[in-house]
Amino acid sequence: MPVLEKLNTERAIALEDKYGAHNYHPLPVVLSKGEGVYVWDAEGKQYFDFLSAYSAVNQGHCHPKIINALVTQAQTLTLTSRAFYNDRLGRYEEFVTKFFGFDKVLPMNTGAEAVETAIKLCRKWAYEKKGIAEQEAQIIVCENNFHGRTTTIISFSNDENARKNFGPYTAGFIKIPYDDIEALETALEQPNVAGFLVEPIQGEAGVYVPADGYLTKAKTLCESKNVLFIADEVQTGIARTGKLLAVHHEDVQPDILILGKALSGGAYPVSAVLANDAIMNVIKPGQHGSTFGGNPIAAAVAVAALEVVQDEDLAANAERLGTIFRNEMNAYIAGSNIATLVRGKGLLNAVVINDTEESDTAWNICVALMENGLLAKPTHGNIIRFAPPLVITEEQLLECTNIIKRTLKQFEK
Ligand code: IF1
Repeated sequence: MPVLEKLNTERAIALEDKYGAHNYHPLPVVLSKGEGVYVWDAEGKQYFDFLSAYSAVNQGHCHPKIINALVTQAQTLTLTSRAFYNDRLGRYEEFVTKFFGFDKVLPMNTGAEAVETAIKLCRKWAYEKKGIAEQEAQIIVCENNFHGRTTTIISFSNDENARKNFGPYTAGFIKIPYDDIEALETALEQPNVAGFLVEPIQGEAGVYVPADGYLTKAKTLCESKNVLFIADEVQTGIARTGKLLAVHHEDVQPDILILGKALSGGAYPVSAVLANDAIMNVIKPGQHGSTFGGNPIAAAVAVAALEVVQDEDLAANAERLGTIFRNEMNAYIAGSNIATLVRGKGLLNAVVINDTEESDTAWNICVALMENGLLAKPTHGNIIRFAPPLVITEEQLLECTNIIKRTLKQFEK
């Protein structure tokens, strides 16, 4: 069968079921086109995308400026490896380090690779700069974290589904409750602590926004103990929460910043680790890297993706429309038996459904939303994440809150 032959929904699902690993349980919709806030399925039905590929498509599907950068570079030079220089990487490195205010960037491809890179960088800094005994470095992480799916990362996950039967696990991590400053203070008293790895908002856990001041106090405590504050902004970064970075809601500058997803606007796998020279310079030639890390396409696409964020002031749009979203949902929740609360920042929000984690109510609501022309997916059990592309207009957002309210009404008890 010619690869590009148009498939209908049933056929496409059957092929994936037969020939693909069953590592996902997608909503029963087969997408074939995306543009801005819209996606279309194999039969041509239009939907609002309220997941944005888990905040990778902040700039909207197939943004012309980003696609143009992708296509132009793809027709010129795709990959050199880092055995040689290329004429795109240096320009990108200057652009992205100035964009976020760091001395250097280590370019990678996926978010998990960037998290792994940050862990290696933190450990190496601890041994060579802080003087922790080799093999003894400890990194503090939070309960209910999500930082990716590599063996080391799931070693410090407490999600049994993500870690069961993938052992033996990587050592060197201390788990503490999220949004608990006292627990962090106690953990920092332990010997050999090198870093604190934290999501400024816990996305997968259900869009948990920490108390005001948590990030500031955490950074201050880390500084007092010469421990690196490592912010995983793979999901919360790139304007998603109403600021360029979620840590900017508290004016915190991390020691190590981890980016991914919307760093490319969803057009290409691009991730990055940023730090200042005192940390980044512990990495010497041959000590870390990847075949595709910093390739010319990634470099060209990331510059375009960040320019779109700046030129279209996506953070301000996310801030303003996120407030409208939460106001609309709170008004509905006031009289609802099925929705109990809405939480989030900017256009990273979640609605908690009045049912158990084990129930399929949230899933059924998402299927009904799909039938009503809006795509969203539950995070854990009874929590539905709502995260549209940041290019959404107020008119489109209000159309979507009406779809959500109309759909929730179908489930009122
Ligand atoms: C899947 C979740 C979200 C992330 C943070 C690192 C990574 C992610 C804060 C790793 C990735 C993705 C993974 C994707 C679905 C999605 C996800 F549901 F898995 F947990 F967003 F919440 N740090 N999150 O959110 O980045 O290696 O994937 O590029 O695994 O299905 P990655």
